[in-house]
Amino acid sequence: MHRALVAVALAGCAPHTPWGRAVLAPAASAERVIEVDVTPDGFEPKHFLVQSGESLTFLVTRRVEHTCVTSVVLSLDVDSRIERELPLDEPVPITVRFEAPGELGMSCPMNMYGATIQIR
Ligand SMILES: [Cu+2]
Repeated sequence: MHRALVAVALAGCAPHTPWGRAVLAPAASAERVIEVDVTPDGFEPKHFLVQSGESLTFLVTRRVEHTCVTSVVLSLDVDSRIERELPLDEPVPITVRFEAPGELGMSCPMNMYGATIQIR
């Protein structure tokens, strides 16, 4: 619990160590879709609250031409992550199932812009 509070306090700024666990899942298994835009301010929204055990699809759309967020990196656990290219104005679906509470994140490849995924 203490660790969760610290992670939330740091969200949106310094790179943090991901914890918890997600796995890639079939698109058809998604129970909901969360739309994520890449704007001049980075990811919108910057915070997601999800439940351990649920499957969902992040539909990520890059809305700005000039940005370093030309691909999205999604952490799946402490030492694995996936990366997907983000063509301009083209929604990119990423379906995952959350398997353990914690806090994962999405970011640009250089970890300058990020968003946090809190798994309860
Ligand atoms: Cu960047």
